[in-house]
Amino acid sequence: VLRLSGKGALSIARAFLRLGDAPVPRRAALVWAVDAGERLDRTLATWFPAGRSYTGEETVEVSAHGSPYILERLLELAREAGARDALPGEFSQRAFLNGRLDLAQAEAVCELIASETKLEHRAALSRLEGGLSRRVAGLRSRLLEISALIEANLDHPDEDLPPLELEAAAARLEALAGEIGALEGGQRRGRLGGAHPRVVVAGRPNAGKSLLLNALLGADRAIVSEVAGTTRDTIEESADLRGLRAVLVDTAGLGDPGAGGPLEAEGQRRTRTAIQSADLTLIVLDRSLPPESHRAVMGEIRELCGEDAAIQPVLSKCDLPPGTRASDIDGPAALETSALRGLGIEALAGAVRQRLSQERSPFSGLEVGARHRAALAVCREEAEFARDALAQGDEDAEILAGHHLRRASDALDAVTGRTTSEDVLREIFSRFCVGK
Ligand SMILES: Nc1nc2c(ncn2[C@@H]2O[C@H](COP(=O)(O)OP(=O)(O)OP(=O)(O)O)[C@@H](O)[C@H]2O)c(=O)[nH]1
Ligand SMILES: [Mg+2]
Repeated sequence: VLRLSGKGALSIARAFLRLGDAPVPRRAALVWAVDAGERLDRTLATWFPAGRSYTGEETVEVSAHGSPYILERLLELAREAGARDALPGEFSQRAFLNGRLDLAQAEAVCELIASETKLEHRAALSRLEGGLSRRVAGLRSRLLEISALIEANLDHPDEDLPPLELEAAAARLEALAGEIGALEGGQRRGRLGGAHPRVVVAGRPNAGKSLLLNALLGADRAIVSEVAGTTRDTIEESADLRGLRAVLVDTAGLGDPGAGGPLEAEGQRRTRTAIQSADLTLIVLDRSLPPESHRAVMGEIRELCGEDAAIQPVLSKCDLPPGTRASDIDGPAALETSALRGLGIEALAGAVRQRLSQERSPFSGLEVGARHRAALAVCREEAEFARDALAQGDEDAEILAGHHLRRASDALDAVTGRTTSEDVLREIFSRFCVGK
């Protein structure tokens, strides 16, 4: 299918299609395509007037036979008549800009095309039909009601809201946060939305990676032993890091390539690949060893990650006498743990969670689904902050709550594209294929 969209689409199409004087809107017609006066192909062509097409603009769609020669000629004839090639996702982007779809729906087009299972297909279809957008609109208006209540009180500071009303507002926020959380969970079922952040545990052999992974999981998942080179393959497990779903990946230790033969070399290759696709890499360093022993592996992992934002040094085995102090390690502050004794594990989980939620802000370009999920997570957290502020009932509680509620509603607006920047839009639509 060749699709022309924009002002003049019909007159461009007439340059190579025998459309007749009065094509019927939105009715397919069997017409000849002609190339320099000669018949090129028998096609089905449909004219959509402005306002009654996918993009909202005047559109002509031509179904031709699938010969590469015919299709190439049709494209060339359209270009000669004044058309240009569409950018990836440009039709959907125009539909969005012309108000035919909101952003969540436009993205659903992408997901629908990518869906492989019945569940993914259903989730994308419901989003395309505006299911998510409607729920977001509902949440947004309830947030605004609560904000209005609080802000009305701010405008008339002499009439403090009675504590009962603050409590009622806090209770409404509590319920709202729960619903947002449920919606957030539901978004995980989309094909691309299923992508959880990946946390890779890496370091030298025997650094204590596997025991740390087990401690973070709270389960005996990976084999632990005093033999260096125990872990060969990468091991993935889904973990709940204080409410944030993440995939933890245990890896083979890095260093001395070749010492353990081809199996170990392959293990290390897999480790490097895992690090390169990680959202965060925990560099496990045995604290009982001297600082020099950490340099090479730190350097290598840094290089693989490309930036400090994506690494977290962890000094393991802090139950043993120290050979290295946290201040010996450059970059993000190292955290100390003893997986054996269960020390520092909660703090590490909290730090990981925080790092991941910072980096996955709804305003940076993310894949479809994850973008919605991250925006909803921010919205929920802001609603929770607001609720806590109100529940504590401090002097500035209303100001603080009002501030968090504004941020919560901004996060919702990012889902439907009400307040989405040009850059994010470009990023989102560039993931579509040409012609969609
Ligand atoms: N004292 C102490 N020993 C630990 C700690 N963590 C791990 N170990 C020990 O260190 C050895 C290696 O632990 P692993 O978790 O298998 O280390 P690894 O980094 O996965 O090792 P490879 O898979 O061989 O690269 C084991 O004997 C563990 O019992 C810790 O916190 N304290
Ligand atoms: Mg291991």
